[in-house]
Amino acid sequence: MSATELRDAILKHLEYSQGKDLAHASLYDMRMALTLAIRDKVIEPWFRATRATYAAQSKRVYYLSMEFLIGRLLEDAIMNVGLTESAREAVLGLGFDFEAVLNDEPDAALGNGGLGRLAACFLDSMSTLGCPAYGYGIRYEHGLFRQSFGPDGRQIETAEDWLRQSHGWEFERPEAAFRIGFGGTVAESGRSAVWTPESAVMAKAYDTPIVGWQGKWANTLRLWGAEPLRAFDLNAFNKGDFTGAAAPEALARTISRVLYPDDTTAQGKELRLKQEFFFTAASLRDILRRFASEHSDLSALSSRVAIQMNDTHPAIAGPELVRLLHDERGMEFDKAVETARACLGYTNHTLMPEALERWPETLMAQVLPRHMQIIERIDAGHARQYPSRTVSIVENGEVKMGELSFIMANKVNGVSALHTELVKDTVFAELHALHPDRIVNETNGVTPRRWVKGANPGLAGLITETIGEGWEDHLERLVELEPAIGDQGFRDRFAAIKAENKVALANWIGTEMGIPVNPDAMFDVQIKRFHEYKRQHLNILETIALWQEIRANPDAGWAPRVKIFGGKAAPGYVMAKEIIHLINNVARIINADKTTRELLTVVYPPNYNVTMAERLIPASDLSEQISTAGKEASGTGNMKFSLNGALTIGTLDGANVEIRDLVGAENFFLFGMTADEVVECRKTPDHAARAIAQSKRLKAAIEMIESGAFSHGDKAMYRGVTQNLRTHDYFTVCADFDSYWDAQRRVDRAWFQRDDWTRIAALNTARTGWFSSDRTIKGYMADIWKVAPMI
Ligand code: AZC
Repeated sequence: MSATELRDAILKHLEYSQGKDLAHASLYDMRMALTLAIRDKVIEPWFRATRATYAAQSKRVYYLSMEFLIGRLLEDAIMNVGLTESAREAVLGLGFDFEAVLNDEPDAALGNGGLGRLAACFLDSMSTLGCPAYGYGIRYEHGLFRQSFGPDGRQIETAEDWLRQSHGWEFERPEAAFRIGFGGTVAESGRSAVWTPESAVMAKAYDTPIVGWQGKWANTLRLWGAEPLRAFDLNAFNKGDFTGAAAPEALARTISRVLYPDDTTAQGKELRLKQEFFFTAASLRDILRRFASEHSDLSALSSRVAIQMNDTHPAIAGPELVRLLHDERGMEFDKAVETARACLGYTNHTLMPEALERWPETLMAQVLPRHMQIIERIDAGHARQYPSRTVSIVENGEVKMGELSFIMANKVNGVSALHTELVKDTVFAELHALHPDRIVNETNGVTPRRWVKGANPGLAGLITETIGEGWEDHLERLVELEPAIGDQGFRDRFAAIKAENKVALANWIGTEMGIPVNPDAMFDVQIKRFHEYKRQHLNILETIALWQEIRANPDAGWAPRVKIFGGKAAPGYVMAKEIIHLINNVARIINADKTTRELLTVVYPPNYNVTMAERLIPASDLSEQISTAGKEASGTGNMKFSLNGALTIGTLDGANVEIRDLVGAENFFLFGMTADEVVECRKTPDHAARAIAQSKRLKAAIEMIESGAFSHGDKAMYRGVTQNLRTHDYFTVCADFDSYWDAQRRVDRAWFQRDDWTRIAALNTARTGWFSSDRTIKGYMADIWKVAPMI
């Protein structure tokens, strides 16, 4: 499509979809018109893909996820259909700034962090590979909260409203609606049971087409919105009870109102359980409806249907599918269990015990009475089959969703090599012994379209110039860059692109935050959710120690650094919020110190999201991946940094291990204890006190916080953080501090060998093509879903 043709399409949508002429069009109108014009281009591959799948009666993948952290869609879609240049020219020709139009799109934050972003990368890869697939989730009215910082540096949360303006990508599907019940009673009738729910809501589908690279294939992201069965109580209204009249509607809509902002603590909230059942049940009904339109023999279900449970959030899929097959379609119970299991896969994303969902049996029995019975029957069946077992699904009055997912899945996967081994050895050790073939590894990946081509056009251009086209969907080809890295000319180009990205980021930080940063300094970046195991506090302690040493010894050859933080803390996570508060106040004090200004700046832009990551990662020199070993299941940010030519400072945790193997140990700043050593270390009750006693820098940094230096003299302000470090320190910040400090000084030295730094940065890009989510999805297709690509 030429720029002129696209221009005409935009004008048509301005007029007929937005009801505006060009002279009166706002930025929003222009963005919507462009979105609709691009969406039109996606329809053809979308229909083609759907028809091809129906014609071939292919097996389809259903990816069930409570979260899809998709971010903005417009730029990505334009790129995938190959219209970036035409779009830029057309929009400019109509008198609008192209970047401003792209930036007008709200960032759809329908997820918390890693797990949700992974689901979004998987959608892109499934479409790119021609894997017939549907993503199923919830159309949250409010995604993850918006973060700001108060004048005192504390995190403030406000509701996010991405749906305030109409969402140009989606198609409402009123005909695809299912009634989802809750509560009520169960009556036994013969061999099965009849569940009569006490209340119900409607799940209505909203479809977003997801187009793959070069527009060859498009799949559907189907998100469910909750609606009342009966919109409005006219009788109550007529009696003057206006609030009461709207009550049924308000109640029903609550289910798809907000995303739970807690990514690692399962809170056992009734509404959350209802959300999980709501979208899982609607999705399963949709899946069975589609199956029934093509086939009649339900025992063949697993030859046509692969359902992936992204974490335990959709774990109720097991019992619900059994219920649909047994109670509603008359399949014998054990066969229903077998059939369901043959369809289901389960991905584990964390070993953190507090994140493994458990529901009180009483709550489960009250919200989903029939499912509780089915769960008990599944549990009893498993116990009969494996009489030696000591674990069970229902235990101490709780239903354990991890065990339920494991038992109801034919494959269970971890998300990095190390994590998968730990899954086998720890959380599911006994179940693994009983089912030794069930656990497989599928190391995470990221989509190179968004995270290299879109986010870093300079680097993408250099790659294409060097190795030719076609690397975007064959990222393993990045190894072909390696011979070029020996050329000075290539390295200079590589360094110049990084420098350009850094200038752009420095300008943005200047405009957004009013903090001047030196683009020639090293950009040292830690962006991710705030959690003690991710150890942002280790980073800020090192920052304080570094500041003190620079002051004491200004000419000791410090590499100038800009320390950049980004990320949100769950609103109820007190310790994480205290760490955020501390970082902001350390930044305030350090940035005000004129004597160290050239060497150290700390910036923490609020409201980290996908869009901000796209800005930060291409401009980063150093990637902070410093979790307590054994705690970060994989990480995916770490992959994005390496691909964009940042060097990593990190522990042997998650996918860091695989990154280091690929880029070479000599090109990775390793520090800290291994997962086994951490476990050993914890056996010494005073490991933290000992580490503090041994490290004068750590001691001084903690004491400085305790002196009130960052809290206007208030000595008690950060007691929560410092006392925890001194007495408990479960995440071994203190024990790893000196090793981290030393690694940072190795980073300083490496920074001064700038050409060699660039060489290593380029090697990072060349050697990490394996982390494309295309590779990951091929793994799922072959090992778990048994689905063949259609293109
Ligand atoms: C994250 C893991 O913490 C991260 O290591 C991993 O890369 C990512 O999933 C994708 O697999 N987990 C979550 O986001 N949330 C939960 C509940 O684990």
